[in-house]
Amino acid sequence: MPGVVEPHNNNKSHLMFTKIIRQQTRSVSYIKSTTNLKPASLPSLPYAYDALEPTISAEIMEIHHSKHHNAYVTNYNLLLPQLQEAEKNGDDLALGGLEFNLGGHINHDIFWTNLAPAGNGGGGSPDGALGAQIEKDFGSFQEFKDEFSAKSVGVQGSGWGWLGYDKSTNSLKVETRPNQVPLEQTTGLIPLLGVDVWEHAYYLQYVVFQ
Ligand code: MN3
Repeated sequence: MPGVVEPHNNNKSHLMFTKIIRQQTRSVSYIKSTTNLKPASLPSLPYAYDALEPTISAEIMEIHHSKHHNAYVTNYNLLLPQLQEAEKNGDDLALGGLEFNLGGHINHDIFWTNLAPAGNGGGGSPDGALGAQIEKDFGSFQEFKDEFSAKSVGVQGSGWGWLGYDKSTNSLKVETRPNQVPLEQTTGLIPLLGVDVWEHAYYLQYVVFQ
């Protein structure tokens, strides 16, 4: 664990220590280059803001989409040309803001399409290939729900719970990611279902006692 190594009090090992930290910081980024990144746009929802009531109120849906998701898109579009210019000039790239806002956009883009009104694509349990795969990998739909809920609730602070498809093993997995770290770009899992565990997704309607 390089993170717990104390640098010795001489220049050579101090330089090595600094180099290890720099390499680690760089390898954490899922954005390898800004060159081919394109500006983002806020997608329209495939249903009305009030379509998910009473489970999710129209007020939450409108704020979540038109304020929160819109802010990720706006900030990403502001940062992108600045960082592309910096990369072209060979400057050091501070990618934290770009990663965060691009991740927020990617995650919410998937999230809206995961939701549907009850009786109109939503509600019930999945059948077909997905239903069969869930039974194979989790035992039953209920056992999947239990594992998904337990792991998502266990996210410390803000983050996401995901059902992902692992191509290499042809199986489904439950995974969590902190903050706005996107699933596929950091684990290789194909995101099938994501639950936003940020307070802004539910706090107006569901008060949480902690
Ligand atoms: Mn959100």
